[in-house]
Amino acid sequence: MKTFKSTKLIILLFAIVISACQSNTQSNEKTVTEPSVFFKNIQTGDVLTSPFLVEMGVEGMAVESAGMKNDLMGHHHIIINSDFIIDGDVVPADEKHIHFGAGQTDCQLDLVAGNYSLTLQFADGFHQSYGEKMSKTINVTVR
Ligand SMILES: [Cu+2]
Repeated sequence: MKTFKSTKLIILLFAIVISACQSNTQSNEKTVTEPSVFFKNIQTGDVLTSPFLVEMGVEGMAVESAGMKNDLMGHHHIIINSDFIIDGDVVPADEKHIHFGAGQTDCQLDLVAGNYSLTLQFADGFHQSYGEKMSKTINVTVR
């Protein structure tokens, strides 16, 4: 009876140690993962026919409508043939900078034939950029 009890205790201790290790590993992985944005369905080198679908992805932050400034939240922008926006600067609103302030995660782009750089830029509810780290640039051809 005594042996049975101690065996049970050892198994229990093992289980605690294993679960402690697992939760440690998981929380470490979470802190290491840097937030990022990415194009889900197109990549550099793609040859596209207008109009074409662009799917916008984000990791480590969440999409919300513009209007309020919340940590780790914001909305997508597509910048055509221009650079990412420096951290903290407001993303301009013009024909080169498209805002998705309603929280959209995809769009149809209708571009005349040519070579383009497309930059995905994440910014907060006041359209203030999260900087280069939250941008992704690809080069595509439209024909
Ligand atoms: Cu915006």
